[in-house]
This record gives sequence, structure tokens and C-alpha cells, in this order.
Amino acid sequence: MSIVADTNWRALAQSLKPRNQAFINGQFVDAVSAQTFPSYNPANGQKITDIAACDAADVDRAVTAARRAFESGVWRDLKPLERKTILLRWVALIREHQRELALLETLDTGKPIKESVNVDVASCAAGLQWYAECIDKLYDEIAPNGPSSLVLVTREPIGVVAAVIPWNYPLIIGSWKIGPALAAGNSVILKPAEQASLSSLKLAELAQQAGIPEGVFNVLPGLGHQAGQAIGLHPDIDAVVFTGSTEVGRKFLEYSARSNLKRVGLELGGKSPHIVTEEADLEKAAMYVAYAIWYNQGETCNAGSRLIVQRGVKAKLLKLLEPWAERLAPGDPLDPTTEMGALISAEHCQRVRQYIELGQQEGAILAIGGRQLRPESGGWYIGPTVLDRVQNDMQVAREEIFGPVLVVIEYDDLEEAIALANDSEYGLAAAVWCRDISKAHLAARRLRAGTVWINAFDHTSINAPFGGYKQSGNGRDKSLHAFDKVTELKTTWLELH
Ligand code: TAP
Repeated sequence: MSIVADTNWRALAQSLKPRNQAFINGQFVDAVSAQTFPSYNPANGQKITDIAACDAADVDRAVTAARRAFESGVWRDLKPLERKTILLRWVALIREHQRELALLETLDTGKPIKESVNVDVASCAAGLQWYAECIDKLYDEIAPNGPSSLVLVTREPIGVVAAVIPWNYPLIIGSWKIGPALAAGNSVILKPAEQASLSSLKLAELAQQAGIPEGVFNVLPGLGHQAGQAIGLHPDIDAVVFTGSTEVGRKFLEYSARSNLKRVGLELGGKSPHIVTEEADLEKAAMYVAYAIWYNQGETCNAGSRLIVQRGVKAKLLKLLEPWAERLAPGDPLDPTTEMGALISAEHCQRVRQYIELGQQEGAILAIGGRQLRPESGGWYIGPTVLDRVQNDMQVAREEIFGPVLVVIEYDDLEEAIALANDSEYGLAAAVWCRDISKAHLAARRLRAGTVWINAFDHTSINAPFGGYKQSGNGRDKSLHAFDKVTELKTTWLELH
């Protein structure tokens, strides 16, 4: 049976009662100020609920609880098998509640229900499972230091970790942060984005059921300049693991400098180049180019938003993109066949439209789409869009649009393509399409990006690191490397003679 096709999502949405309070010290509570903020469904513009607006007082409460739990050893001192068992129970509950979690994610973000079930909830569970499984399989080190000493290098949890995440993939990005932090034995405070807090609050409920001790996992919904800033400035948080815009990432570095020099891990924006050479399998490349920019409405940090295509194949490639643009036309996110949903908010939709207009003012040609669609729904939809004849110095080629807008830049030889690809303040991901594998590989080596795909895009797995060069951030999420952000290395030196 297919959960996506066989569930009556609209009926389920009617009966859904989303959690809207903060989760602090094992309890769902209102904000100290009793303030709330509204959460809207991007598919129809209607309010879903009012959510507790946490501020500095709530952050303080959560940090106190998290610190107390950490110092008590109730989590970090569990035997590895015990901690793993609790996390795996949580994973099982996430899978058991996949319908509700997926529905919350779709109602909150506007993404298609098909993707929420098959990608977002599935990846969240798989990611947390992977880190739970690491707990009793990771060994520490002994430094090779000769016969007269024993030099132990052990990993210890850093303490209280705050995860601040964006609205585009709350469950997935949340799991990348929470997984390694909890597996390592830390206490965690999760601050979801104001537009998409509901799935994080459901995760809290399931964490409680799984038996994660009180204070070890807390969820603080709230506004960035209140809850987010208070987290950044709090003197008793040891590390912030952040995903979001480069602008806010920069703020977290400032907060750290102004407070306790807490460690700050940053996964930031991107303007990922997709290089297509004359030696590419164009049919295949077209499909990947389409999904690279139009999947999740283009609201993806590593979206392949700059198509850098060799002049001789550009016309053919653009022709091949047309049927994909038709196929990915936006629809109701709760319809199981919908492949593209709604943009997160009216403001964001307006911002994307302004970029489409700006591109044309800068001299680009609107080749596909560009219009706001489904106005009768009350929601915020823009279809697959292509801006052709873009120059890499135009604003639409340099700034992250974070919507379904592909900009097309032509090149003549691969050297030029690599230079164009690297000419960006971002360096999150890139791709090269070329059947000459040596040539593709040589190009990949020279691309300054955290992930480079050859003849693919967005293939991903929890065991491969993900993160950016340059202003796309520092450190890596996913894989064992993610532990570096949330652990300390301790050297213990025993002199044997
Ligand atoms: P941001 O506006 O940067 O928000 C991210 C988080 O920071 C949210 O929880 C937000 O809270 C909070 N925040 C906002 N202003 C703050 C402030 N002054 N102080 C402290 N915290 C603050 O990003 P977004 O709009 O949610 O997401 C889009 C961005 O995220 C894009 O640039 C995208 O590229 C990036 N992104 C990167 C990646 C990776 S892995 N590199 C993945 C996904 C997204 P509020 O929601 O309440 O404002």
C-alpha cells in the first residue's frame, strides 16, 4: 500500500490538532510572556494556529534545564547501548507517526505531501537512526607516542547545543543537527523557523514518549530577533549549529564574539553552478537540471540555480527543459500527484517575483514561466521559471533567489565555465555534466564547493558530509564529521614510567 496515495490528506488535515506550545524541561508550556505568533498554510494563506513566541526568558529556562540535565549525567553517562535504544525508540515512533509528521510539514511549508512522506520524514528517521547506531560503534584514539606514555584522545560532548534551523526542510535539517548532538550525549535546544515550527514540536512529543530524559531535548519556537538572538547571546550555551541565510549566520558569529565565544557551525546559502558541456548526455542532464532548481519550489540551499551551459548545446537543452517545466507546474500540496507546491510566504513570493523582474531589467530574457499561479487558492505559487542570456555579474546570478528561478549563462570552453562557476561568494555545491570522465573529474577538482556531482545532482546520503566553502559556511553536517561541531577532543596523557 502506498501511504501517499491511500491517505485522505484533506480529511486528516481537518482533524489535526498541531502542538503550539514550547517544549521545555519535558513539558509543553506557553511562553513566559504569553505572547504568540501566527503560522500560515502557504497553500491557501489561511492561519493554522498561534504558536508560543519564546524570548530571552524562555531561552533562559530552557538553558537552565538543559544544563542541569547535562551536568546530572542522566543522558551523557548512560551506557552507549542505553542511549542508542532510546534514540531508536524515538526513530520508531517517528516512523509510526509518519502521516502526521508529513502532513504538518506540508501544511507548514507548502511542499508536496509526496515529498514530505518519502523524503522529509523518511530522511529524518533515517538520519536519526544512523547517528543512534553510531553511539556504540565509534571508538576513541590512542596517539602513537612511544612506550613511556599512554596518550588517550577521547571525544566528549560539548554540553548545551542550540540548533537554529530554517523553514525549507525542518525535519531533515533538524535531524542533521539533533542526531549527532544527542548521540554524543549533549543536551539540545532546537529553535525552528517561525514559518515552520509544527513538525519540530511533534518531534518533541515523540521524544518524550521515547523516554529522552527531561531537559535533554527542548524545542523553542519563536522569532529570530527574539528567541534566535537570545540563543546566540546566551552565556551558557556551548555551541550553536545553524542553518539559514548567510546574513543571519554572520549575526551568530557576532553574537558569539559578544558573549561567551560559543562554537558556531554554519550551513548557509548557495548559488550552485550546474555546468553542462557539449559532451553531456543532454536528455539526462535536462531532467537533473529541472529537479535541481525546481524541487521543493527552488527553496533549497544547494539548488542548481546557475545553469552554465556550453554555447553549442544551450538551445537544445532549453528545449528539453520545457516538458519538465510543464510537468512540475505547481499544484495543491495535499494532492498526492503534486510535484511542486507553494512558496513559504506572501513576502517570499513577492521577493521571487521581484527577482524575475529585476533579471529582465538587467537584460535577461524570460524563457519559461515567471508568473504567479493558482491565485484562486489564496496561496503563493510561482511556476518553474528560466531566465536566459544572463551574465554572471547580474544580481540574479549572484544573489540567492531561493525560488524556482534558473538563470542561464553561456560559455565557450571549460576553463571559462570553471571560472564562472567559482566566481561567486558561495560554494555549497556544483555539478559537471560530461561523458569524458577524466575531463569531468579534473573540473570537479577545481570547483570550490563542498559537494560536486559528476553526471548527477542532489544525490545524497547521510554518510557523506554536506556543507560549504566560502560564505556558504563552515564545518560539515551529516556523516561522522558532524560530530566535530558538537564534541570536544580531550587529550589525557598518562606517564608510564
Ligand atoms: P534565516 O532567515 O537565516 O533564518 C534561519 C533561522 O535563523 C530561523 O530559525 C530564524 O528565525 C533565525 N533567525 C532569523 N533572524 C535571526 C536573528 N537576527 N538572530 C538569530 N536568529 C535569527 O533563513 P531562512 O529564511 O529560514 O532560510 C533560508 C536560508 O537558509 C537560505 O539562505 C538558504 O540557502 C539557507 N539554507 C541553507 C542550508 C544549508 S545546508 N547550507 C539549508 C537550508 C537553507 P525566524 O524564522 O523566526 O526568522
